[in-house]
Amino acid sequence: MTTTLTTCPYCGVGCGISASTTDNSLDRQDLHIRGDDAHPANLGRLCVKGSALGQTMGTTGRLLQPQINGINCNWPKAINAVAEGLKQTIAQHGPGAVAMYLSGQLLTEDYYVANKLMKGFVGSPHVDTNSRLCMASTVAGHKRAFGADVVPGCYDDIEQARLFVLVGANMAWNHPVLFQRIQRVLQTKPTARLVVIDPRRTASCESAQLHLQLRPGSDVLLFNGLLSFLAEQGKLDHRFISLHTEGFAQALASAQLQAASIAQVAAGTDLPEAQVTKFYRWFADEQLSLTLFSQGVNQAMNGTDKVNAIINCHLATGRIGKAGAGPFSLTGQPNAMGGREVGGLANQLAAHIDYSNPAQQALVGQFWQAPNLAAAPGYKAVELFDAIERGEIKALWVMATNPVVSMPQADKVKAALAKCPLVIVSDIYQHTDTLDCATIKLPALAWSEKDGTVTNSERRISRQRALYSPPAGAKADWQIICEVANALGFTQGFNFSSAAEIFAEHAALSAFGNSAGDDKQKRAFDISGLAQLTAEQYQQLAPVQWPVNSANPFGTARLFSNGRFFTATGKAQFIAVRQCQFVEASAQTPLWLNSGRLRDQWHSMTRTGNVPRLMQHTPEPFVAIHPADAALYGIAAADLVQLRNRYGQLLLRAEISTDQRPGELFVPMHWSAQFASQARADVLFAADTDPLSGQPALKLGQVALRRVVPRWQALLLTRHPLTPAQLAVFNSDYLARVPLGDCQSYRLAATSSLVDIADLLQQLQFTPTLYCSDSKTGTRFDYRAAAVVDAQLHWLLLAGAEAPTIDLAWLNLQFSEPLSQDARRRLLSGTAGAGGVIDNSALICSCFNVRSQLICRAISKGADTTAKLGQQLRCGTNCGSCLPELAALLTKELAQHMCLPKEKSKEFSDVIN
Ligand SMILES: Nc1nc2c(c(=O)[nH]1)N[C@H]1C(S)=C(S)[C@@H](COP(=O)(O)OP(=O)(O)OC[C@H]3O[C@@H](n4cnc5c(=O)[nH]c(N)nc54)[C@H](O)[C@@H]3O)O[C@H]1N2
Ligand SMILES: Nc1nc2c(c(=O)[nH]1)N[C@H]1C(S)=C(S)[C@@H](COP(=O)(O)OP(=O)(O)OC[C@H]3O[C@@H](n4cnc5c(=O)[nH]c(N)nc54)[C@H](O)[C@@H]3O)O[C@H]1N2
Ligand code: SF4
Ligand SMILES: [Mo]
Repeated sequence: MTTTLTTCPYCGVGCGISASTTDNSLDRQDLHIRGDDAHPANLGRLCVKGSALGQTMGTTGRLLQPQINGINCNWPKAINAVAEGLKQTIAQHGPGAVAMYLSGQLLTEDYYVANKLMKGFVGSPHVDTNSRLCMASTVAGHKRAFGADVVPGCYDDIEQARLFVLVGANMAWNHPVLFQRIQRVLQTKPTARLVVIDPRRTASCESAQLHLQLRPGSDVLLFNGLLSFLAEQGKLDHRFISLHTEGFAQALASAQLQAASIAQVAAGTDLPEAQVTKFYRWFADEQLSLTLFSQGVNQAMNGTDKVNAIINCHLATGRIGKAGAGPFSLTGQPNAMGGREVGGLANQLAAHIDYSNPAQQALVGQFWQAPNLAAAPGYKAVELFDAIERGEIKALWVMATNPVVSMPQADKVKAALAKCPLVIVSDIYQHTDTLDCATIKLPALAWSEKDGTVTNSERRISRQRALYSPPAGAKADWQIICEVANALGFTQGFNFSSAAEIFAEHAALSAFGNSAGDDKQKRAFDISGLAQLTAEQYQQLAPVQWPVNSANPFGTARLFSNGRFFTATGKAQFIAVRQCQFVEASAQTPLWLNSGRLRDQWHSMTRTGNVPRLMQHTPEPFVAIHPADAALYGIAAADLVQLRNRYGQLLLRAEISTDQRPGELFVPMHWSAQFASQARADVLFAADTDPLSGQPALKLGQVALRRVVPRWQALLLTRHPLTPAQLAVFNSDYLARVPLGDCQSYRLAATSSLVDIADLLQQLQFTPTLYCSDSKTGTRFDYRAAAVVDAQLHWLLLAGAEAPTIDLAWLNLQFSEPLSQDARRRLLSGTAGAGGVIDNSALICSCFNVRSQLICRAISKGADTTAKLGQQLRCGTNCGSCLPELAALLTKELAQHMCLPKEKSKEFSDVIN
């Protein structure tokens, strides 16, 4: 058994993992994953995604050979094709016709060489990254306020803080291990409080003392109101303001213009005055306050202003650079921070140097000995895809991101790629929506095979180490880039033979011309202390927070404790911000559309979507609708509904809930064409961006809603996945695929009438051996068929006017073992399941496979705490990711029991017994 310490490849918490394997086999069935007890980010804990990593391993579905125009080829041919394609494009149209679109999921070393190749050698500034959709507003806000893009605090501030303000961040699901640290403080410190600021009720609200369900986009008004309140109540830190900041008077005046009184704020934010007052008082009175924010802040037309409105309140109270206090931007991806360090954004050059300072820019050219240093900022993501659509950019290399799913106006992005003469995509899987648009496909090494570093939300650099020798056919991203660079003739700057060598160069660049002597030139990102690491030391590198230099050889937990910032004057800048005007919804698209993440899925689901137990939490794409809107549009739970606007349309199941405000809808961002036919949320979002950061407003779309009544619905289970051509036979409007472990499940529905089923099965070359067709009258249609060969179930089809109900877990089991006579009989009865019970309710605890139906039953029988539920059912006792949902179920169920009249209550418990 070998044990390796590495880092989780999902969220920006950056948890340390201890991974043990017995052998090096490619199918990787033996991987044992645990939290690394010694890693400062998680101290042994992992969330549900991290603990399910073992199930994402293996070679199934992997891209393991390069392809040119869909035809397999060897590596030399592929590298040559990439280099020739780029050369020709540059020769004919100049370097500005080639671009790269990178990702916060690349390792720092991959990112560094990609950026160096394009900005230093090819000479194109058009390198941007999916961090533009994620962190750009924070980067811009940090630079305005601090003169550099730095997160001031560290995770240890959590244990010191007593007031947590979560703004546009659902940490319970998206930064679960950090959220557990917050929960522990709330449980053990009587004065500790959590305030959640989010237009939607999320799992994070379950632990909150106050939820401000504000009008979407009104955060600047709320925080400007807070600044006014702090001034009015005499809660300012005048000493800090005068010694360490500039621009306070203007910022306060700007805040007071719109938000001088609580009443003004309450009216603009749609919040009760009492709630606003409560939040303001709590903030005013608690020195130890941490404001943690994420996409509800960044992904907005005024995202940068939101960031600065928050920072202003911390500067005004001197709550920065101190233990337990500060504004804290939560990064999303495992290396969102690392990408910012290497300069992966189009408006940066490298190593925290941008295009605004010619002397610093020259340093980069000198250090790289760059023949073609980019001179001015390149296109930001939205502009980049527009330039592709215009035909200005003719060659694009996409790495570790899936823009056909994750960019706004995603259909336009897809069309732009279809027009682009050369689309190179490096990915780890054979099929993603973006790979399906590629001319050249390059197989990259995946987590557990690759080796390098990532930086988490608290600036901590950790090693991702390989656990397995790489599968034949795939290469590390940095290696692919270096081979292309060599083929382009740039042999000098790219003759690296390991990630360690690249890291050392990256560290050396951070030190170049960055001496402490000249404060004005001092750059925040300085890891000179790591520039001399030997290969062995790099291999052993323990997690460390930058800056790491002679002044801080063991890293730096907190910045700005000395009150000095990276601006020209060394003082932090207040930014005078104003709440922008609220747009009215149009008559054609009267509903607001919010989007975000689910607990068990990662982005476009290329990894998590194939893990059956992660898929069971929310198996189908949905739109959450407030009951008032549902009534208005005549929509019931599980109905199919269409969302539509000028950019595109979706067809989803309706989920009715009071979590979002009336007039507002919520869709998960995750589904791609690989899992559903019309569920890519981003086809509906306009590519409107924040003017300062270029970050798209992915939280506030506008749509029309209507119920769709299907003529037929079907459930198809097959032993093997069907090809798109096979699925097209059904001519369905709605299709959602759920991998179940031993079979694939497809839910289908259409508004056109179902063609002859016998004919359809014939086209699929499916021969039924069990068969049952009920009356076929009018639109009512009931059809059941299955194929059982040698007691093995091969497929099952149920079709009718309603969505067929059958226990999926039970069915999945039938694919894994010989079919019993009883099972054979029950297969077509529609009531099949363990003891005839159907339980397709949401899988709440993925670790122990506990569904909500079972949990509700236990609650009705007296389990009235999460601890009791854990004792009885084990739910919530492993990773703890489901605890907020267990608490929510408890609250809901207990309230329901208490409200029900006695007889009703008995009836209810009889039913669930
Ligand atoms: N499970 C899981 N975890 C993840 C990821 C994942 O895919 N799955 N992705 C990772 C990545 S890359 C990122 S960037 C992070 C994102 O982490 P979060 O930012 O927490 O994620 P979201 O769910 O996109 O959005 C957060 C909240 O913003 C709210 N919001 C919308 N509009 C507004 C507004 O105007 N004001 C305020 N105050 N709030 C608003 C939404 O209702 C939503 O609840 O998660 C990371 N962690
Ligand atoms: N509507 C809406 N849209 C959003 C958001 C939202 O909240 N709402 N959030 C935005 C945000 S914050 C983000 S970060 C983006 C995320 O969106 P994307 O970056 O597009 O999503 P992923 O699915 O993470 O894409 C990563 C791709 O890299 C591949 N991959 C994994 N490991 C490797 C590797 O080692 N090397 C290579 N070459 N490839 C690899 C995966 O298979 C996958 O295809 O989505 C953005 N889009
Ligand atoms: S919180 Fe979960 S997804 Fe995020 S790094 Fe930790 S284990 Fe991975
Ligand atoms: Mo992100």
